[in-house]
Amino acid sequence: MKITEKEDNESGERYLITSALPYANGHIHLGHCAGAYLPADIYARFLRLNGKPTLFICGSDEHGVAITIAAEKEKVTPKEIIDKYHEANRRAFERFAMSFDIYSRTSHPIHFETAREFFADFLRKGYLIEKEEEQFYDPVADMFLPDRYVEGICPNCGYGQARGDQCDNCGAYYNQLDLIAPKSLISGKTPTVRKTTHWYFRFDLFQEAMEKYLESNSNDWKENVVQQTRAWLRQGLKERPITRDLSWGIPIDGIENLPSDKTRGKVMYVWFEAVLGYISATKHLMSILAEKGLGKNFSWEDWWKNPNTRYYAFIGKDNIVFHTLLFPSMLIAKNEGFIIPKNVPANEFLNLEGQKFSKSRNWTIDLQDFLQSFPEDYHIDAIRYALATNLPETKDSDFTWKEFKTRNNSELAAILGNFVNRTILFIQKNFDGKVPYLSEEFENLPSQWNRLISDLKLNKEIVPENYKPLESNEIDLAKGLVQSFINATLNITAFKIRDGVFEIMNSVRFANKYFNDEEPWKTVNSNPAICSKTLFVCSQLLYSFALFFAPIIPYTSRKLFRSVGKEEHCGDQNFGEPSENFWTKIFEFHLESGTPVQSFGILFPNIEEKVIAMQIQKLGKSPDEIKEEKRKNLISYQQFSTIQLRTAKILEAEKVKNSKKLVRLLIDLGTERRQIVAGIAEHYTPEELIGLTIVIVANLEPTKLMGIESEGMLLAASTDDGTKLTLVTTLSEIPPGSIVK
Ligand code: B3M
Ligand code: ZN
Repeated sequence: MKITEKEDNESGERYLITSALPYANGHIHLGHCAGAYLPADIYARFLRLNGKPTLFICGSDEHGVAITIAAEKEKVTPKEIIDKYHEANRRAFERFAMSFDIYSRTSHPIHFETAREFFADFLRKGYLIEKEEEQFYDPVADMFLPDRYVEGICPNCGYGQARGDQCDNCGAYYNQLDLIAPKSLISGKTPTVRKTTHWYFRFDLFQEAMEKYLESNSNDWKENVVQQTRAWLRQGLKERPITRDLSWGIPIDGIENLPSDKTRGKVMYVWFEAVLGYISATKHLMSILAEKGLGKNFSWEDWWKNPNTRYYAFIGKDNIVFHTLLFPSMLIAKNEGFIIPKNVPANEFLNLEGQKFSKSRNWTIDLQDFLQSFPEDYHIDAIRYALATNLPETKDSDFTWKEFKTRNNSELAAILGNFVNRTILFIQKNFDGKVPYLSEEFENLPSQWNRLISDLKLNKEIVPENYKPLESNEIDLAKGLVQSFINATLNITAFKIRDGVFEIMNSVRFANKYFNDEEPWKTVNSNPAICSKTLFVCSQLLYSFALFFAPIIPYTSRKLFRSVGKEEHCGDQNFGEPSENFWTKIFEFHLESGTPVQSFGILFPNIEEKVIAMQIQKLGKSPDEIKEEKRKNLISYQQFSTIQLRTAKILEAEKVKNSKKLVRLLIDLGTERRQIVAGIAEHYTPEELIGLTIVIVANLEPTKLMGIESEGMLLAASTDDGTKLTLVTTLSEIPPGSIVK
């Protein structure tokens, strides 16, 4: 992306972003998110904020053995599986603010039509050849065993649980008969071998085209993507069977020019059609838009057959060659001017507390699980941020709950939340909740600031005197902001999203430094004109940060826009419409003096240790085990009823000598008076306490605190770290001694 708007001339370019279509056979977990979804979403939002026409396409992959095996496990039909998980994943993605323009599915009729058309076309052109081949067969289950239905030893690396089509360990992709010591996943027996007819894609014909494609892009592509693709090309592309003996998938029955006696019970290989899902999802989107009269009357071909389209396919590392070799070969084979991926930013894997995500071992965090414990918008932003700062871009990375807490508490809250909070509070307290008016000497500060920002972006030499009335603090601030802005923009453009996010947070550090250096809490009395200027500058940054953070934490960004009453620009889905370029103007001043500034409460409440500890405890345990543990900690009604809670009125209160925390209280319990000692002196003065009706445990054994007898314990709510405490009191008047139950 460009740094300044002027460079940004109209070239008609547009952007197509796809994320790997997840199998609708289970819930999406945080590892998936960090792999192919969050980075793509950040990128898509970033493009839209840069004014680029952008489509972001995703959907469920609903065919193949991944689905049928899941159905067998859950003892339901494949259709029930896909309906359940498609909907669950669609919703979870929506909640996680993935700005897909569409979340389609490969069971959609448009997709069937598209895939069958490609198949028929390839058959006509001689890119598909019919072959009789031997295939593993399970005589007990009376079925062929495609792909994941057999397991064995990888012929390439010796991994013991290699699948029939691909090894999860080394990524090799081989003919299933090469599998060593194969076993049927259905019966557990060694399969027999039987003859069957399949259609093979002439992948070999694209060797040269793919070599050229790789070499012309290898400078921009990630190392891992180039390596894997090159390794495949070195081995030579081979004909690949693209049909399977399976009852679930896109049938090839009835496709023109196929011998009908051989097609029964055969479907397309899932990878052959799934990659076409990106195209059919785009068609699906356009049909919806046309129906609703939305969008700009684009056709799907405006995206897929347009030389001005830049296509980026975001995926995880196990999907690389399908996107860098198979899909491009198919698009070229179709010979209709299809564009092919300009980049395939594949991420490595995210681990969880040092181990691989694993559903079967319950070592996972599904988006659904996360939402159950962390349901608020700010939680979602916090996890988006924590993942974004830890994306497995160049190597596997590790998600830990502890880091999640640190990112929330020490960065989102302590840096961003702090700046927003102190600015808004200061404005509310001292400037009637409005962007301050500038005194005469600072009248042309906004125009000077904007000039400075633009000069910094052009890398001009800065002579501070030329920017009066800006002082050195403002100049330092502007330099910091522009540096963060340039670095963030360059990094994100180059798919180094993690570094980009770091730069974005860095910009707030400069803002906090400015606030500290200006010391407005002093100038508010000593030099009100300066104080107004300081807060004028800080309030402008509320808007800037709303924009700058929008790709990462869109929920918070929305709050910030609302806090200054501005239209929200978070790079949300807009069906490919071009828009104004907001990104290059982020650090210009946009707010008029007098604009009301509202608070939306604490942006990122502290995440406490015990909350995280609970999450860690859940790992590796089944839902039943977790339930059982909770049950163990329950107390009976009988046990509860032995505790006597009563209201009490505080008659006297005084601090205990030589103690910071203790207060001695004399309380009225209706039938008697008692003395209790409580550790609340840091939170209440004695005067505040007298007259309050509180709740105490009335049947607690007396004890001595610093030598003073205490006959009971009062109830108070406090945060884990004890920084906040509030007494439990009654809502309305009630006689002392009343029972609380
Ligand atoms: N469903 C594989 C996966 O979820 C596959 C991706 C398809 S992308 C067209 O890992
Ligand atoms: Zn292997």
